[in-house]
Amino acid sequence: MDNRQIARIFTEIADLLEIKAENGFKIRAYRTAADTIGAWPDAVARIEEAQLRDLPGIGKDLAKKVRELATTGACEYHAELLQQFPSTILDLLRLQGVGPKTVALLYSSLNIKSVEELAAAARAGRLRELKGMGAKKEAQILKAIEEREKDAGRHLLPDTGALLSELLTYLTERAPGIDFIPVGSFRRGCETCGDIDVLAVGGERSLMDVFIAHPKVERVLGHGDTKSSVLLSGGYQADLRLVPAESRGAAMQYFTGSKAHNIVLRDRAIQRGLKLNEYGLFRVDDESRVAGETEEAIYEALDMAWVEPELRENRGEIEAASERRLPRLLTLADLRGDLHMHTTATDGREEIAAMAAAAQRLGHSYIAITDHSKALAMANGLDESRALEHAARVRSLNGQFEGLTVLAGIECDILADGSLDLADDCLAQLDIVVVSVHSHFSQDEAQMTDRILKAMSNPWVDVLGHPTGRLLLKRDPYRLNMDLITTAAARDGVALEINCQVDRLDLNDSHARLARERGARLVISTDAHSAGALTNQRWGVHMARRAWAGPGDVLNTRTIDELRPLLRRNRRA
Ligand code: DGT
Ligand code: CA
Ligand code: CA
Ligand code: ZN
Repeated sequence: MDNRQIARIFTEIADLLEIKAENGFKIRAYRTAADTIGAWPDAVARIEEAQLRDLPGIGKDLAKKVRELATTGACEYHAELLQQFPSTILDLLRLQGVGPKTVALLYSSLNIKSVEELAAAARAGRLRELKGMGAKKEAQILKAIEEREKDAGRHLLPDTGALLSELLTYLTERAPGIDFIPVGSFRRGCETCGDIDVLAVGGERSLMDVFIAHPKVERVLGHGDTKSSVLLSGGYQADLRLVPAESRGAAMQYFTGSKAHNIVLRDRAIQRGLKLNEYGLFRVDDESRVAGETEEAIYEALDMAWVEPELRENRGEIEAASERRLPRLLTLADLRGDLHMHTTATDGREEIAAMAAAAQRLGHSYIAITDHSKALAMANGLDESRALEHAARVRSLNGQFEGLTVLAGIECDILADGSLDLADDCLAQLDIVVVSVHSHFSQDEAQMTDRILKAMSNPWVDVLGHPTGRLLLKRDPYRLNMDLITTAAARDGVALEINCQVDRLDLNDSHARLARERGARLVISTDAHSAGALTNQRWGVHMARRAWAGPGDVLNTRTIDELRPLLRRNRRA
């Protein structure tokens, strides 16, 4: 079991205990343990019980449960709790604005056990009668349900990646000579994936039996000679297809998609007297093979340059590829630093030095520590004097980590009226200022746009953090006129963040592309709350690539000496 899976089980235990209205200390203990384990850099399943107890927040009982999960793959206590409720009850918790207390109330008073039952009760107006509910809360719940219906069956890109690598390890161990290639929306770097698509080049039929025997398979949906589909625990569907070596490129091309890109390619083939399918590219007249072993040869035969998977959405890449003017896309290796992260001063889990050490190990040449400002009281946000004290501590680390510059910054809240949470003379004394919205999400478009424009007009502001506030599969973006925001960003030199928290990826691809086309700079930052999360930059790189961004479009590809003069505070004459 990996850390993520163990953390998820502890979180479920905490949720179930909270639904049962059990002791608050016990609930918090499980949540803390889940946080610690989820962010731990090494696999906790491989740590002995005595050492486990040295981990923050892990006592004797929790260490035993980790060992139980590591050795048996399950936890008896978790199973007992699950038995006390219908399994669908945990789905309710994934709705925005529905916490364990609400679930407990819904279950005890109306016997609501699933999202369907909740939707029916909300539509019938039965929720507003409940204590502490009201018509407004009822409408919010209904809206959350409707938002989730459109995401049904989709999964976050990083979650898909984690499960995919588990699957690939399993397959590769059992069929060592075979090439397994992930395709579909995952290969295109889409922010969410509907299912997992894998090709096996040159594999034998027996591979299908191996595939459907994976320990996570809950149901076999199809089991054929060249294609099998399974349903994995966690609600993932995965497809495995066997492909002969001569069709490797054709299958990769076809199953990577997107459908829209493929349709145009097929038409291009027809115009040239050719036929394109998942087996290869063939001449129509004598059915002879023109290409198929590599994607490059297929695109070449269609008079195009090979197209990076992230661009295959029929958003102009076909024209650009045939005119040989595709951009050189950003890669993870182009990034030299990370400009948004938190520490124990607010809601981060690690000290400044631990974050710096981890950044140095990743090869970064600079980071900015950007803890929260005071409006985020829940996160123990900093007021002016704490912010400046913290900045002094941050700066004192310079010189201690060879090759790493540590910038003292802040993630300053944008208040409801667009003013900033900290005074200008405080912001002026920091090295970099990120501003973000963390409250009043339901303002209308004009209000929200004015609010953010006003914040961006403050001359000490360098970056707009997670610009649209969305939480993938959970909360829609707030209403915002992106046209005005990107124009202002380009004009004033405020960089727009692609936030790499796995459930944000905010800006999304099309907004990031708009920003880039307007001439606004992007910044790809992790917003890490633990050292482990600093590796999440790779997911933001996918968003940037889908936005056609190259190294020149991104602020944190610059060296520290190039970066400093680009910050607004340093640019004033
Ligand atoms: P997803 O799974 O919803 O995140 O998105 P995809 O793009 O992975 O879609 P999926 O799994 O249905 O199919 C994988 C690729 O296979 C898709 O991007 C293009 C190709 N494909 C599937 N069905 C068709 C089809 O009917 N026509 C064409 N031209 N291509 C198809
Ligand atoms: Ca797919
Ligand atoms: Ca599929
Ligand atoms: Zn934030």
